[in-house]
Amino acid sequence: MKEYFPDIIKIEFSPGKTGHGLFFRQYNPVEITGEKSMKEHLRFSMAYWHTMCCGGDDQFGAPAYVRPWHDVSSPMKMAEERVYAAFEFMQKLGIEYFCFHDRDIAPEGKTLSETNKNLDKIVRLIRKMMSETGIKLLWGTANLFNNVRYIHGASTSCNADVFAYAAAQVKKALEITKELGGQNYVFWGGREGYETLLNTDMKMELDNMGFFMQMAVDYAKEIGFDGQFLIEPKPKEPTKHQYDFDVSSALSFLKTYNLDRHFKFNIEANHATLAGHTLQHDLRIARINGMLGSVDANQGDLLLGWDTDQFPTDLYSTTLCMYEILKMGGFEKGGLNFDAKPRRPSYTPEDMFYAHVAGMDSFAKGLKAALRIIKDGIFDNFVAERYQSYSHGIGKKISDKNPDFKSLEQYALKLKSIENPSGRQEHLESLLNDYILNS
Ligand code: XUL
Ligand code: CO
Repeated sequence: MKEYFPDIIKIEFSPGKTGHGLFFRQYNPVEITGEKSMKEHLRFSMAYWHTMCCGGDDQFGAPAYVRPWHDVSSPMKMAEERVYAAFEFMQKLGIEYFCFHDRDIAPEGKTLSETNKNLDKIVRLIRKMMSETGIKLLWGTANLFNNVRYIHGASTSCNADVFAYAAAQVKKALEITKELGGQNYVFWGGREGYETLLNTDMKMELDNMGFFMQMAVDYAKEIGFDGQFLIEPKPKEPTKHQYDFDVSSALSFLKTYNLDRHFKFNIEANHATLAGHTLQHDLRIARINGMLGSVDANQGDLLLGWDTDQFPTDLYSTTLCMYEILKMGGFEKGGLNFDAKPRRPSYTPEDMFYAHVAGMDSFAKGLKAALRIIKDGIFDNFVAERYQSYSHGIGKKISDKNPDFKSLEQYALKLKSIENPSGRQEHLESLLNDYILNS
């Protein structure tokens, strides 16, 4: 078996060490923080598509990444070499989970049966590597957007043959996700959206998408797949309007089609910001609805209007993300999947390591800060105090849903003055700074 990163040894936590070099400055996998070790809290995952498949091309330029496992004779050989490179990479970083689309791990053949055979062969190899290394599958999914057959979408395509083909593809993806012990199965919309309403039967497309997901839920039950189904919202790209725009709209879709009890959310930072939200906003909506499942950990560039999928290094975002995750009691089946790629000029194999180390350290720091914020209760206490008017008097009656408009009018007519407390936003932001700096 070829070693793909011979110059890189296992990356270690090196407290106090500074300067360049591949080592963790914040992430100590075995350190107990709260009740769990850091690695149990964070459950880092490698995204196969960016890290193992992406060539670093963009709209204006050819592939630029140096990825030695890409330079082999045939697509199947490349798929095999990719598996070896992936497991060596994850082991050297101490990443214990990975995620893939069916087409990331094995190439399409001339027919669907040939494609499925390709998949079976690579799945056998992946399974062997998983049992040798202890690395686990966080989630699997189907790529229903790259092949030109999905030009009008998959389950929302105007073409019933495409709907059927997509169903066959998801059936197989569920089978292999189960076979590899996947803890979740993800639906990201791909091309499930529209370019213009002038040619679109929106009601039929949404009904079909609901039916498609119901069939997936039914089939999972039939084959005994007990992983968690996740929806990953994104507002636009590749289509102008994706149906799973953000957590709120995807939640309303799930409720309309009676699917909400079968699904949670996989929330991606860059998708939330494309929707005009912070990552914390979408995490909060999912959390208060008991539907926060997993996170695609990355960040966008707010000066660019597209999905840049950068590695997460913004400590405010990682801290507030970990705050929401800890507040829901931590991940159950989910994790932090680095759906991120190095910038095109960071084209060397070492950059794959530097980029992941940056993301892992940023989340370790965020975890430490969030744990202390929660332990000290600084925001909780402030919020409780801010709403204390609902704990007694008229507020208590409102909380108990007792009054009506007439009794509230009686109360309001007798009010002599109204005093409001301060929101203290700037003070709270400076406390957040302190926690990030001092954790
Ligand atoms: C696309 C995206 C996907 C999903 C899986 O923006 O995030 O890679 O995470 O299909
Ligand atoms: Co994603």
